[in-house]
Amino acid sequence: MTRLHYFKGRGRAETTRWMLAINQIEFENVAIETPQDLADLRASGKLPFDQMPLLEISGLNLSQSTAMIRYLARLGDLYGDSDTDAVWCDMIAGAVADFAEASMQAAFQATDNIAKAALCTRFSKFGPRFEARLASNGTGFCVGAGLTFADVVLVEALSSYLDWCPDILADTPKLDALYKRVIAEPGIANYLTSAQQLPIAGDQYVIDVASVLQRALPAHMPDPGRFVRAQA
Ligand SMILES: N[C@@H](CCC(=O)N[C@@H](CS)C(=O)NCC(=O)O)C(=O)O
Repeated sequence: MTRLHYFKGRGRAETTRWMLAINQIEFENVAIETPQDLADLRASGKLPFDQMPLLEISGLNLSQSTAMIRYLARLGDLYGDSDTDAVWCDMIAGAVADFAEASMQAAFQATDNIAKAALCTRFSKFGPRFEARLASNGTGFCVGAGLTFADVVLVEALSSYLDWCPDILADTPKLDALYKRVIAEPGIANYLTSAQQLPIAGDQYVIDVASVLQRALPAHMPDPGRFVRAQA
């Protein structure tokens, strides 16, 4: 069985979940909910860099979400048809990772307005560039004539932006069309309506992360050092 170990939330594991979904690979979310869960996982020797997520698939223990995404892209023939396609996939996926950082941080911000402002700023930098790439490629996809993992990770990031800012694609019609196309892919549509997709991150997710990693909460939260003290 394919197993994905991570906090009980989307975070840095969500792109891998979308890539498993597009490949229609069944998987189990293994929630790491306590410092002991993480200590046990580290003691198992399956985390080469002591970090989550961990993807157990086909006898492999995969670390680093970028490596997982590319492994699943090769598995599903989602890396384009040439070296040029592949390098475009990598460039777009790299830009998407930079773009997605703002949505990853949103729940950790002091207020929803601060989070939304950060997302708008980030979108105003990257949104038009992704739209321009779709226009120049001219197929409705980011790379080549068909779906690649660049489309999947881009749409996963856009879906996080849309959770916070539902109108964000109003002025980028090609991105909007790509978004609609990818979420209608059978594996993705199935995942998005399944109980496997964990809820959008809120305060409880922020608390869970700090608790598992025994690190400080954001300064605006009550008793931000509560889990750091627990470590002493
Ligand atoms: N580049 C890595 C980042 C992994 C990462 O920072 N994981 C965090 C949780 S989101 C972690 O395990 N932190 C504990 C540590 O670094 O010791 C990836 O995308 O997989």
